[in-house]
Amino acid sequence: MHKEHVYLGLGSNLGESEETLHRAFDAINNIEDTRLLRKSSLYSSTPMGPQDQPDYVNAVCLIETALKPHSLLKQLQAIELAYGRERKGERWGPRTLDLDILLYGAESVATTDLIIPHSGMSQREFVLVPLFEIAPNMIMPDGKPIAQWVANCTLDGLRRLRTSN
Ligand code: PH2
Ligand code: MG
Ligand code: MG
Repeated sequence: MHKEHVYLGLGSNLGESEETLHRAFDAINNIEDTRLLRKSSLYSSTPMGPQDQPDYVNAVCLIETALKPHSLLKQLQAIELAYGRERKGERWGPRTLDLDILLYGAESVATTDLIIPHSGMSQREFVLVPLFEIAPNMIMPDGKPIAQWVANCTLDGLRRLRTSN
């Protein structure tokens, strides 16, 4: 069975966010034909977007999966719903659990419901820093090393949580 390496971003800023992310790692590992290979520490990060919302807890993980991008998306959305995710339509609004496909092997996807590589990941310190933690030698879709992307983002408001992992 052909399997791809896929990087996922996790975020939560409602409820017991740290607990939710730990449980989300388990739920991801339990997706059919999917295995969790590596996970980052948890990080606290100030909100991007509307500022009148709680700080986020963010992390990333690497999985190996036989699922195609849209099948994987469906499984991730089911996990989001199981953790009380409500889609209220507010852009960048608060959420109990957000699971994003960041990179799917070397594939690009551009459909109305799914864009890979995840747009905006090049500027988001709460994605880049945990990604750098688990894949320090990664070459990004633009051909540059991840270290260069990390060097170009602002690290304000990002803090590694010492209790994690
Ligand atoms: N996710 C958002 C909006 N803003 N801010 C932080 N710090 N972390 C997130 O994961 C995040 C956000 C929508 O997906
Ligand atoms: Mg997101
Ligand atoms: Mg999302």
